[in-house]
Amino acid sequence: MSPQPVLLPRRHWLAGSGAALAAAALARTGPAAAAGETPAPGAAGATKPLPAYAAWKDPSSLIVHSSNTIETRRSAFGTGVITPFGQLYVRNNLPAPDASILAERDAWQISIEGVKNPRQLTLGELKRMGIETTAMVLQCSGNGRSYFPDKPGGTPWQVGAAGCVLWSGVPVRWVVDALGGVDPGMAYLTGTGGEKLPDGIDPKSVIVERSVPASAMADAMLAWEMNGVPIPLAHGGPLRLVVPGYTGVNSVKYVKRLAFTARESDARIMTHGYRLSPPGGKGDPSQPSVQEMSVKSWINGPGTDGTRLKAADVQIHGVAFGGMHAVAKVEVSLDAGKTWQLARLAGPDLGRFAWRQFVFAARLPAGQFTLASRATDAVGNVQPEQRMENAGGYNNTSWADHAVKVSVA
Ligand SMILES: Nc1nc2c(c(=O)[nH]1)N[C@H]1C(S)=C(S)[C@@H](COP(=O)(O)O)O[C@H]1N2
Ligand SMILES: [Mo]
Repeated sequence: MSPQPVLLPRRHWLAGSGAALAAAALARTGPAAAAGETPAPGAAGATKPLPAYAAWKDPSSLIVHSSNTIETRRSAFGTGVITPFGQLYVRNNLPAPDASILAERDAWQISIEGVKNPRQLTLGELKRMGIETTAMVLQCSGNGRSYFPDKPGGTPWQVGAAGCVLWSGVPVRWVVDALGGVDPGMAYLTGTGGEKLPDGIDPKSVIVERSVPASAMADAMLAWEMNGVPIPLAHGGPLRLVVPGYTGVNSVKYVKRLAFTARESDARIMTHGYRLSPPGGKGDPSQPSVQEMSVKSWINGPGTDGTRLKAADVQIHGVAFGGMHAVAKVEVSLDAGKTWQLARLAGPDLGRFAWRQFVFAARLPAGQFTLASRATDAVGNVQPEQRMENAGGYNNTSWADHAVKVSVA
């Protein structure tokens, strides 16, 4: 039996038919209902049943777009820093591998190439090379895509294709040092996913293989634990490459090859996928690749878009992160960005790749409010008002797009 993460087992304690109804009600309204807020009709979003490989997740916290695309509801994000497993989003470009790959985790093999002494290492061997833990925002490049007015193709993520996760594993640079260092002339760090590829098609057209600048090695890790337990299959167990500061696609799950390469991968997901192409265009290798994340924040409560609140003192809260840099400050606006006030950063600072929780105490009288948040990173980059238009709907950091309208009675 493969170990499963510990989580809120709603599905299990709500056994029986009355309980099933209660579960359905929870699934429709989400945790906001418990806080005495009235979500807007339809605000919860359409959702499908959880796929088998993620059946242990908490359905009331999630919007299941498809069996390969599952996001956290905005109303479900709590105010602890770390995103619980039951809520964390899932994105698979290929069907998840068979759970049998977790049967003997330590026997999982990875090929390390582009170093002086290239070799296959087992996960058991990696575990003897060192242990480090890092907190990191994992965010899909297309998070916030649903706010692009021209509705680009791809999953219509709202805010929930993101989470903050603790990874434990061995830093890539320690493995590289043990194997004699990077070969000269290698400009990229290329990770290859271990999914079984469908027969009869060009493997390069579907394989998940991504290259990041070799400099990302400074922070990258080969991870086998996530939030303190062995990485579940849904999130890339038994072994995952994690690249802090970069968008989620670069953190390759079930990683079977880690190569220092002279050129970027020629897999389609690298050459044509995740490129910043002009609206209406198609991705190609001449365009910039979606790589480093930049400064972003959003409000998670009280209430999400369309919520009706009772006039009261409220604690407006949300998350902010800087991508490659720490968050320096977050401002909150109660008037759609006309005026801004400084929010307080709350909770522990888990390093520059983690997100911070921000809190702003306000008294909201009766009326309509557009609540917005705007983060600034440690080198002075300010979250922009407008998104950068692109065909794929990537990198949406617009504070205006992420504002929430609440009505207070
Ligand atoms: N092997 C492999 N790695 C992968 C993917 C994949 O489909 N296969 N999807 C990527 C994408 S697009 C994202 S956003 C993240 C999602 O990670 P999660 O499912 O653990 O949330 O994994 C990335 N790594
Ligand atoms: Mo993604």
